[in-house]
Amino acid sequence: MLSVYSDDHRLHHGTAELIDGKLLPPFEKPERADIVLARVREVGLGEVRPPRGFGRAPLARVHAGNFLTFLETAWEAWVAEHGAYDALPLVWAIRGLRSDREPEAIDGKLSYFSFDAGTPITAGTWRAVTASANVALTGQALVAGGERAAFALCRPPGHHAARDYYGGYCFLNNAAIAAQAFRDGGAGKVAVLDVDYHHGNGTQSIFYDRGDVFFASIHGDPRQEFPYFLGYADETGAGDGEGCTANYPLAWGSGMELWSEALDDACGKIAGFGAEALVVSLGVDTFKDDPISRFRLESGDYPAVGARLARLGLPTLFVMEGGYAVEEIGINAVGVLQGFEGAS
Ligand code: SP5
Ligand code: ZN
Repeated sequence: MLSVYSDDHRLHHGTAELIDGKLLPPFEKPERADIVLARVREVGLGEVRPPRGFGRAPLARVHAGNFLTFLETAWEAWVAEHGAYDALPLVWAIRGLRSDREPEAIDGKLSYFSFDAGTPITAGTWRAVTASANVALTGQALVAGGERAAFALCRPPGHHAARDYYGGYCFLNNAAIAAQAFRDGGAGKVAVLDVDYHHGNGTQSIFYDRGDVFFASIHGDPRQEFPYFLGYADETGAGDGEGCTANYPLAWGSGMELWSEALDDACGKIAGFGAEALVVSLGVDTFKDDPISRFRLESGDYPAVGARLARLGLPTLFVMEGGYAVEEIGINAVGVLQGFEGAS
């Protein structure tokens, strides 16, 4: 399997995220991608290629123009106001507040375009997130061009980012951008399967009212787990998209037995939908030793996940999402890919 990777991910490296009441060094850090890349090479998964540039157009197919402009200019405006510290929001427009107006001040803009305080914007964030999107788009082009599968080693991740907000370590929704690129390249129907521990709220919201992109997610129950406000089982799509969203919220402590039942069900729905291409939001924060998550998958479970996905028989793009047990992130993520190849 070909992989796509860019060193530019390093340009995004926060000093701190707000978590558990503390400002801690970010869990979403550059070593994550380094270790996955090292594992790709160690097992000889296949050639590793750099991304091509795709410009702003494919980003604008999924994200709002004012949101992209904000991300591109936020750091400069923040430094002018506060100096060269990580940019974090402090307030949000919840019930009854005017969530429909973009403020002028940079602090207000951060609040308007974000949903958490765990996602710092730094000097190189825009360059890193556009490189990450280009990694996904390059992988998509390989699969659209006839590769059975490809691995987009994206960092920063993307699945929490919606049409016009960022959060959960995510800025641009790499998987959604790639899924839209499949559609724009001629695929009639596309499926996105999100196996990250956290609900893919951004991806779900982008495609929620569309009948051409199926979205399924297996994740920590929002009653217990971040991002808390989306990912319930009764969210099944709206309008043309009714029946095209499937959520599998699982309780803290869930292991492979429950998890793989959900995977089977999701795969059945994707097969029934008639997708012509599959995008997998590949997070491995389902791992038992993940420092911020509470599922119990083991390293030996990941190849079976890949093998199950291969049985769908679809052209498949894997897009890297979360996973914070840095020592095992390579073994676990590449384990999925090896399982896929072994069963293809
Ligand atoms: C892409 C991705 O996996 N984003 C995840 C963002 C998670 N943000 C923080 C969640 C905090 C949940 N509580 C953690 C408790 C650890 N002691
Ligand atoms: Zn996650």
